[in-house]
Amino acid sequence: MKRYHIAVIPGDGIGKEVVPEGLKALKAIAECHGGLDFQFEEFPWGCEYYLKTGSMMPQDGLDILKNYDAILFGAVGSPGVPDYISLWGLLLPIRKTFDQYVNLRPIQLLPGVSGPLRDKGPEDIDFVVVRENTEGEYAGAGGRIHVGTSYEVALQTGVFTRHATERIIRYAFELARERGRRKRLTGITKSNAWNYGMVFWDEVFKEVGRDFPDVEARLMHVDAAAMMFVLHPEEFDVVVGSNLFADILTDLGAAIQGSLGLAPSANINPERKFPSLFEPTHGSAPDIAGKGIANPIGTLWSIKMMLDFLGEAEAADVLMNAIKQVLLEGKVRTPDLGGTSTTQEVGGAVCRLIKKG
Ligand code: GGG
Repeated sequence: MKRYHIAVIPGDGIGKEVVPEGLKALKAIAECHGGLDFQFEEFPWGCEYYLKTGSMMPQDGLDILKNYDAILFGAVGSPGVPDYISLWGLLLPIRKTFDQYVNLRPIQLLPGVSGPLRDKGPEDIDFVVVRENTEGEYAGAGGRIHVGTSYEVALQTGVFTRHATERIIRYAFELARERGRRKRLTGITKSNAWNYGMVFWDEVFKEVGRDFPDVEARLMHVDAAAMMFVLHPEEFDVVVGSNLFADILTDLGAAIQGSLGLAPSANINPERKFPSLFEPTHGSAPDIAGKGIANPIGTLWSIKMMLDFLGEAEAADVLMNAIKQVLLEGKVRTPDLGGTSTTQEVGGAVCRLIKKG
């Protein structure tokens, strides 16, 4: 029997509603598989914890997490706590301390889902965004002086090191080679305006590209990429971008795949020195939190990525097939996809298909 220890952080808002559906799916997989077991330990960290204790997680939170095989995360953010406090107090320390330098965000329009783009079907929208996840515009380098005066100054700098830039671009080239759909890598830049950091990014992209003559590589300004995601998504296969650019583009990507509620993401430490973290791309969605109507598929799909990363490809396929079947049948859907079903009903439908499969 193979046993995985999973740390579970539902976090805030709809994170608390979608994560239980993910746990139900993992339990269903374990039941059917027979040789696989998951042990969960849940941590009540997030904005409520902050309001009680003054920090988003305990001081030894990272020490506790480092011993798990993987982390399942819901969402962070609540109207009662400034977003920069909640994000910098919980999710970013995990990503950075555990060197989860690859944030993988697949953008795929699944059969049965009608996306907003007229004339674009599942064969046109199928690519992966590789987001640099440890530095860049999220480095936190900056400061404010003369606070509260009329001559106040705020400065924030993007940090692009050769080490981190090279490794993320290399990872993306390797993925483009492996995926083999088009063997095309698009590097997202803005080197016309960002004449130091992004010029450096472009140089590294070209240097690393020399090791991958079989991969078609091109650089595209982030503004042009935003337009191309909408007009010609079929042009993309693997996309690599800095922390902020890729974060922004993947919300657009989630929109063209039909709903932000469907979008998965994996924060990976490829060397497996630390646990990786799997979370839906969406945030805590205070506008619908507590209504029981959040789409759990982004979480379920993220768990599929977790299973793949743990080397459980068969279980990952069973889960993904169940997700696809539910979407294809179209009977059980949350309101973001035009349905009237609840979070639990969608999670239940996926579990029934796992058990059938
Ligand atoms: N489940 C992801 C989540 O809670 N995201 C909140 C957020 O604002 N994340 C910012 C980021 O990923 O950079």
